[in-house]
Amino acid sequence: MAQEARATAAKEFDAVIVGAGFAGMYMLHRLRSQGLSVRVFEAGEGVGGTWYWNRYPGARCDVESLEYQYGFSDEIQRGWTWTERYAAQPEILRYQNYVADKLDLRRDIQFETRVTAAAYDERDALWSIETDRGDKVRARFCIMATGCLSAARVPNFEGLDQFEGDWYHTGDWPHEGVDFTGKRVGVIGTGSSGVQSIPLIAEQADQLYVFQRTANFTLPAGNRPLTEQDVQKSKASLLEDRAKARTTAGGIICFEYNERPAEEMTFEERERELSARWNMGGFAFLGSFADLMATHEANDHAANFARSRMSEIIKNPAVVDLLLPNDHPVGVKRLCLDTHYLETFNLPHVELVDVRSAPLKKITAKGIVSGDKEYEVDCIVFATGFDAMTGALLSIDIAGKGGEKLRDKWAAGPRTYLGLGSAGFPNLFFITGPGSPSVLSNMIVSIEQHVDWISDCVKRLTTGNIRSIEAKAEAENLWVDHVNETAAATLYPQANSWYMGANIPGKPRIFMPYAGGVGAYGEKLAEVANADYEGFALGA
Ligand code: NA7
Repeated sequence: MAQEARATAAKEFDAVIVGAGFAGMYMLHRLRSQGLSVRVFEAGEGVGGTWYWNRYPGARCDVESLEYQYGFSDEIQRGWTWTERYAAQPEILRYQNYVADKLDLRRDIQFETRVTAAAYDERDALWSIETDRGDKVRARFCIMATGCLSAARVPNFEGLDQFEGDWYHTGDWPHEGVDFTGKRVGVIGTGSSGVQSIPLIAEQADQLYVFQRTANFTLPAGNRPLTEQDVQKSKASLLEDRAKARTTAGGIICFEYNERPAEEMTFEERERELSARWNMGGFAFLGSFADLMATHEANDHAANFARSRMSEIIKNPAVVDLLLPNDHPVGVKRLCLDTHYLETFNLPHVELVDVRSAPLKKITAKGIVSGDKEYEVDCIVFATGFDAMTGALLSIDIAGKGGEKLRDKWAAGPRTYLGLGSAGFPNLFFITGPGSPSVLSNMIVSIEQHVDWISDCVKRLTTGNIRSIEAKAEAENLWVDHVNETAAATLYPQANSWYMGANIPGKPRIFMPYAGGVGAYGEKLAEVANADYEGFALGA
């Protein structure tokens, strides 16, 4: 059936959901199971969100696949078999399509449609939502499943429009793929997307220039095919494992955090712990000491260890110092998992360009100018990241009570109660919004935690004949203070990271996610719901 026909047939829904990634898909399922009418708007041609757009070579989840899957349905998890420790983007997207088929989700999703505006009508307690396809619909609830890393950002380089070659952003990669064979390629950015794509681009390209502004800590990924035994063990216990994951700090159980702080350990004990976790691969390293993210002494030990292991891989003496991060504590910027990344710089056709000492000045018709040198390239890959956590939300013109714009309210940084709602914007929910653990956790666990909470809340309202729910300003202020205090007790604010909004010129510097951990946060969510949504005002 034509999507447009459906859009015009029904102008009013119980709920509108923006986005059909992991969050929007599960939210749709939960609300529909309550018998509500729901419309999802999705900009892509298919489901998947992050995994629909990020198709760059090497795109892979760095949370283990057995944990990076839905945990709400035994039938769904039993019907799917992961093949690698860390799933690659095509496998994750196939999984999402499998879930969409299984739950028959697509019939309520309008694809290729971007929501442009949402305005709250106080008299009727309804949201009016507009799209770039001319839809105008109304809904009691408006739920933003817009993702934390979905607004891809190409920095404003002078001269990009003059460039005669092809350019790409990792977060908006051509579906047909890109063949770099025989090409001179420039990659700008060495965050996770750069670290994952650079080794594969180097395999094809004739010449590869990597433009690095900040060296990042990389940990060995240790990817491998999953065995039949791994898979069967996970299938047997997934639901229990997931319940346990919800009580942990990061929403994962594949490793445990050491409960001992470094100060109580001898030098040898610390080294043993770091070494075991380094060899395990993945983020286990971060759990080496209880105070790793809290004190410089503990962090310095781990950082020195990581630098020493990283330097063993880099054979080219000209770049070793440049590739070793030394301007921020380990873990305070998103750690990257390495599969042949550092080794790539041992190849003769790969050159590391330090744009910290020779800033990127402009793009020319032929290439990239760093300092006084022009690097001629046929293609540019921007692995320059996203307007994280708030970018996608604020790209929508959201107006709450009295016409107040969310953009204005958040001009000095996002303000939410629990990361779920914002005062002045009734019946508007954010899934994994700023002020919740979100990007510091296994996103799927945090998504399910929010979706479950929101659907219970919606049920309470619809069955109780309550028209609206709105965060109270005083509860929001206390929560924002708590989020800031929690971050201030860690080393997180000590780096120019996208967690802080520092990658976007002019964006307020505020630590956006909640660093208190998924478990503690989940207890707070339950407490609030059990106290009939304490801190929220319920309107008849
Ligand atoms: P990230 O982690 O934000 O990385 C972006 C990279 O691009 C990073 O190295 C930046 O350097 C660099 N960058 C950004 N703007 C510029 C300019 N103007 N000049 C030079 N270099 C620049 O994005 P990713 O896509 O790699 O990863 C995002 C998340 O996806 C990741 O954390 C995982 O959660 C999955 P900087 O460090 O800012 O100096």
